[in-house]
Amino acid sequence: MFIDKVVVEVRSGKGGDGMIAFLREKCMPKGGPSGGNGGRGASIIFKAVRNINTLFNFRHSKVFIGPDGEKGGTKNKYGHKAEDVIVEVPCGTVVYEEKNHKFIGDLSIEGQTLVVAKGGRGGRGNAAFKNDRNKCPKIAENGLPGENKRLIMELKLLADVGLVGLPNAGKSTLLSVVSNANPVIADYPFTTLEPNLGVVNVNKDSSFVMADLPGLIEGASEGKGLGLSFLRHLERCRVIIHLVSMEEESPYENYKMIQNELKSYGMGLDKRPLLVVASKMDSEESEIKFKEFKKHFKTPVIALSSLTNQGVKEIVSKCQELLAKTEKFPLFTNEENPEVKVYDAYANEKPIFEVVHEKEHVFRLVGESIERTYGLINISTDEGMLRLLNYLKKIDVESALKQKGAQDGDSVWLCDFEFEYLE
Ligand SMILES: Nc1nc2c(ncn2[C@@H]2O[C@H](COP(=O)(O)OP(=O)(O)OP(=O)(O)O)[C@@H](O)[C@H]2O)c(=O)[nH]1
Ligand SMILES: [Mg+2]
Repeated sequence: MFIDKVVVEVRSGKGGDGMIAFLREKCMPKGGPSGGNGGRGASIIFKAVRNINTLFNFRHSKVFIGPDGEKGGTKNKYGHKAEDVIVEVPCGTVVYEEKNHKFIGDLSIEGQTLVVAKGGRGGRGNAAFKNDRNKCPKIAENGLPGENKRLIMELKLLADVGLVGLPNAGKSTLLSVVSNANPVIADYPFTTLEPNLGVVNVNKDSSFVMADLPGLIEGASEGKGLGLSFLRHLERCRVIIHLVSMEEESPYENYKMIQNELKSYGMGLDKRPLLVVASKMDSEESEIKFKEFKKHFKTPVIALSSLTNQGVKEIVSKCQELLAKTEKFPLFTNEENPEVKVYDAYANEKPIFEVVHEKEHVFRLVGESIERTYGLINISTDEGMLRLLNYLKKIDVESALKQKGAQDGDSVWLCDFEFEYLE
């Protein structure tokens, strides 16, 4: 079965806890705090690869769990960072969060990676809290928890050209003639139940991918027949071939009905470069019907017979020509994802703090409010130190530092207090 939508769960690892330890060596009886930082927990990372074409495997392995980071050690030993979990996904996978359908990312290029659950940061050991006023802190941070999310993965086939038409129009037959694909072909409607992909080699340097979709019927855009789920695959096809059988009673009526479905579906499907093809040109009275049919079009309509090969080369070269001048379509248009403006009633108030990038690897937190609060806290005690840390967490100093470009291990100063930034 062809699967193009699955739900998986991802759990990144917790960061390792920081260590509380003191150096006690023969020659250094009071060596000071030496508890190391914990290591980061594993992130779950999706990576786009070419050799997987479906989401089939994700039906069986639905949960991806990242290991936790190692605890910090004594003698200033850092805990090991857990190895990230890399999950290979097919090119073209789009990822959403299940609970609010928030778009997380789009993996369309081979090798592209997307962090879908970030590993928790390791906690700082007590060595990180040593300062002039508190030379022997007995506190350490716990590692931060990892993330736990349920994700929707969707695969839209990355075909360049999509074949649409009524059932039995000869779509699968055309795909089998121009490409390496072997779709099922039969003399009854709805033979094709899932999209088939084929590679069409134009010459030794160029090729494109063609998708044969299940036949559409009236109301497909509202979910009738097999239409709706497969119309989604057309969203990324840059060129559409509309096959209209000359064997049928009223070809032009059929054509209009299908075009109407494409329009009702939206996503600009009715505005894509379109190649109209009259199929089964070897059947009885096809010539008469073709003459009547093509009168309705200003642009040329290609006459095709997959049995005699009439028009096959012309279709391939016309596709190539249209593809060359058609951009790839963005997944979202700007209107669909408007930037949300937030009007903040407190915008004019002075910020609690600002981050100043003093020099390479050194940052300073400045601001009346943060400096006043710092002055009120007695950091010579462990309790005071904990209060300060909780306060810095609450006002989200870490995000501000990250935004300013702070990197793992950089020094951060607040008045005369120094601490290490951990990503
Ligand atoms: N005479 C003639 N018959 C054709 C031609 N192309 C396809 N057929 C026949 O038409 C029937 C339907 O062909 P398919 O290729 O399965 O049609 P389809 O559009 O894929 O149909 P669905 O998958 O049901 O939507 C089969 O019996 C084919 O042999 C053609 O060019 N000439
Ligand atoms: Mg078919």
